[in-house]
Amino acid sequence: MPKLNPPLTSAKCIRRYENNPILTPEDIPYISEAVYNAAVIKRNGKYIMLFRNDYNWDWELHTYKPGDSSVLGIADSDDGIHWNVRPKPFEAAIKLKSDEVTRIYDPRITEIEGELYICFAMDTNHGLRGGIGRIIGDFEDLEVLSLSVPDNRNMVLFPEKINGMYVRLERPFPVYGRAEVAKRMGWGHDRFDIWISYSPDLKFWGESKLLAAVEDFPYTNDKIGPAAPPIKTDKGWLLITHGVDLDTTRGKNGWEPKWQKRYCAGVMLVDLEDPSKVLGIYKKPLIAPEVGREIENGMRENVIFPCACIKEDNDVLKIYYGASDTVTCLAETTVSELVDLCLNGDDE
Ligand code: BMA
Repeated sequence: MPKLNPPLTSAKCIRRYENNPILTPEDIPYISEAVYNAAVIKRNGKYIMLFRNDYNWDWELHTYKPGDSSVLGIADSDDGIHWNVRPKPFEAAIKLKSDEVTRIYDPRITEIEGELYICFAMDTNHGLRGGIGRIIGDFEDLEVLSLSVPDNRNMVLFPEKINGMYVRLERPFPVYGRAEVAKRMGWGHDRFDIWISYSPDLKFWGESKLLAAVEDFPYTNDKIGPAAPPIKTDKGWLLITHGVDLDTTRGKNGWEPKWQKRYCAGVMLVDLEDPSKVLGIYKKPLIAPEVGREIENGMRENVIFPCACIKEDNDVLKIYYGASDTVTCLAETTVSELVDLCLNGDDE
């Protein structure tokens, strides 16, 4: 498998689980061709995963066939590594679909004051929307609290209110405004950045500010986005991100006839009291696609797309990521090593 240029490698503190992937389509008791971009939450010592399950792919046209092609699946685990997939997908999310709403995907889950909230992306015939909902019972229902105007997705919620307000990170798609600047400056295509917004009630969102831009992450030239819900540390909020570099000379990549992007995970730290204040950004990828299903035998290839991380009691951080939009993988590191990367970089 040829490596992409420029070569990008993962930070030394990243330890991939030796038996990756931890979830594949073969584990799913209903129709499945790809399981990825999963939310994970730990409650009362048990782990719950909500994962994107795709099917109905047209291998000749390299797009989804008309009709339904995606649901969110639910799985349970005692150790965060081995999963039992529930017999049925998350039905409340299926009920949100209609002639207008075609897909609910890429979930993130945050626990706030004992309630579980899910952020999700919603494809509609009139644009991509970011949604927030409250999970009722044991995934028995979903109360939708807010839906953004298009185009916006990759929302994540902070696990507590800050100065009395709920806080979310998000990634709008300023196709006109930002692309024009990119063209003028001779940059890459999209230039989509991470924004932060506040809400008194999870319904009404405002006070939006730019948090970090593509140019703050030197290994990206296209777009960045929030990945997993923030982790609180004594030095600040640790944010896992994703970042894309695009090279228009790249050709076939995975099952896609032409796939010019590479997705890496990144990491940054923001202030505890004022999360719109950036304290540090690690200037190199945290996880770059390097091995196994990350770089081969995927729907796409060279994609690391985290949507969850769990801080264990011993400072260990489990990072869950979609590999090449096909399977779900796990890597571990420690929170203190990541804080150090954000504040001091590494010495190479
Ligand atoms: C993004 C989203 C993700 C996907 C990623 C890589 O734009 O569509 O769902 O994992 O691209 O293909």
